[in-house]
Amino acid sequence: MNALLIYPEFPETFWSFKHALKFLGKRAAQPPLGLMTVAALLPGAWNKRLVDTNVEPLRDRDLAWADVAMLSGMHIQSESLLAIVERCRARGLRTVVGGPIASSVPAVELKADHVVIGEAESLIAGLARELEEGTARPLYQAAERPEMTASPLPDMSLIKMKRYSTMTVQYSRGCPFNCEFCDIIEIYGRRPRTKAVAQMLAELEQLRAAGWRDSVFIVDDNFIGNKMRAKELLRALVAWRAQTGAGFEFITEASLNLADDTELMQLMKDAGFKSVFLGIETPDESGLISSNKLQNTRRSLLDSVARIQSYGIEVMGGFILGFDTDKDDIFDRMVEFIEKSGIPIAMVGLLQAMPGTQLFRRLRSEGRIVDAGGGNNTFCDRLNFLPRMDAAKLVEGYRGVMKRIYNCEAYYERVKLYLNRAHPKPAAGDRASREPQQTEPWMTRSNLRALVNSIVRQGVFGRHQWSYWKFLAEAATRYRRCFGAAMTLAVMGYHFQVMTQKLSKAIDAATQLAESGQILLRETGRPVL
Ligand code: B12
Ligand code: SF4
Repeated sequence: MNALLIYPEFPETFWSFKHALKFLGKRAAQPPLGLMTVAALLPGAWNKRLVDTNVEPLRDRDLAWADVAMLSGMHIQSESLLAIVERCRARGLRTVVGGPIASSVPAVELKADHVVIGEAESLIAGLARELEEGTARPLYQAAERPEMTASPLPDMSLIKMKRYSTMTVQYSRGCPFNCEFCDIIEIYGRRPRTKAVAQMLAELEQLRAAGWRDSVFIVDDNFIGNKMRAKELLRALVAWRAQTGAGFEFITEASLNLADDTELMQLMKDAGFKSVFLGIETPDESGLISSNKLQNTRRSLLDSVARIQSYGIEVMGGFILGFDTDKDDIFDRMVEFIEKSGIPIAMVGLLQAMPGTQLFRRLRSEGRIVDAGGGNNTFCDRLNFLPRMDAAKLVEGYRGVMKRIYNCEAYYERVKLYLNRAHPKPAAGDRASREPQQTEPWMTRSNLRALVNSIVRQGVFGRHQWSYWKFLAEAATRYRRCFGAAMTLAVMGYHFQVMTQKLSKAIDAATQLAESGQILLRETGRPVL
């Protein structure tokens, strides 16, 4: 059998990092780990090719070669995925669709010959056999969630590594918390399942052997969902890095209670963790309580963030506007919180009721669901539910927050606040203070290229040249010890500024459509689901 694994294209969003990746000469942030895992699970005798349409075109000759097309994706990739399925069908090529999209979009709407809901590890052997025999069923759903020890070494040979800025590995799936809006716990469950430490080291060795030296994203839903297992891995990582000299920098996702465990933060620092994404959601405690985000309550969120940053770890934050509890002052409170947090990359989105979540079920029972949404809440010009606050006011308030936090000056101020906390100036007289603080050499060829591109695009042709040069001068002097981190964030800021302008235009267009009655933006429409 010839299996063609296809990853559909992402639309341009805050999370695509498209405008920053250009500086690095990369085409996408991360490779499709789901498909690389599926490839490794398929029979060894099968021939496999992988086309990630985010980094290369899908050619007719690939389709002609294939006996079966196997697609993966998130809800947000629906448009591209459906177009590819259609293209395959037109040629009579059999299609199988899996990945998170299969949990959010009804199987019949995916128009594929076969849909696989859930994780592939336990059911792929049966699917492969039935595909070979021509007896495959329209729908497969794993009876139970597999143990991660059943997950194979992802097939790296199928991707064009150099086209990505970050490689990915996965240690655990699932999260023990129970946030109302979350679809992670619906898809991957509440019991964190981890791989064995040896499996992880083998994956990292595979990357190292392939010549990878940059950042590695540990794509867990919550890396500290099982703290004991996280520490076990971290200790092994510290030893492995010391032994191999691997210069990997790690990024991951975790819950905010990371700030309560100094041993965990120290181990993450020692193991080379440079950045962690935290779901902070809202500075309003009643919003946290109503959405069952209880791990973020009864604490100072700002102190928790600062504590993590003090271990040299950048905090990226997820924020949500549109909770039932949000009052008119939420927009100012959100901006003030983000300013004080020193979180440069703040992913602020409108609440979205993802199909399959507790939130979706509640709002449907209250007659407030409008449609299934588009699977993207951070580049969002409309709502898929009827909010308590006037919908137009909410969308407008969201636009205002984005414009204020990604205003050039405000952004650089946050970067500096973060740098001061994560890379504090050593005390005067401290001998180490006269040594360069950079641990890894930053001036690599690709970083130099990014720096030159940044100077040209932001400093010469950018709209905020003065702010940029001022920041660059400070990065080269006051923040010389962490110049790399400062300039990486300057480049990321460019992406967020471009996207905020695009978001603002999209909201204008959506508002016009709403005013002409073509889409629902105010609380005047009728729920459709
Ligand atoms: C890394 C990651 C990203 C990366 C992109 C990685 C990439 N190249 O795809 C980044 C950070 C860019 C990202 C962004 C976003 N992401 Co994301 N992301 C993840 C994360 C954390 C890990 C993905 C991964 O590699 N998993 C590891 C692999 C092994 O798991 P898997 O893909 O599920 O594959 C298994 C099964 O699904 C199945 N399978 C998968 N494909 C196929 C195909 C076939 C044929 C078969 C048979 C089986 C099968 O078998 C695999 C092995 O069991 C997941 C959470 C998660 N646990 O997966 C969220 C997740 C996929 N992201 C999600 C979302 C919502 C987003 C955003 C839309 C966020 C936003 N609000 O804007 C953006 C969109 C991207 C964009 N450009 O705009 C949601 C998707 C929900 C949904 N139902 O679609 C998830 C599930 C997180 C969540 N909150 O629920 N994301
Ligand atoms: S902490 Fe994050 S992953 Fe866990 S349930 Fe809440 S939103 Fe979902």
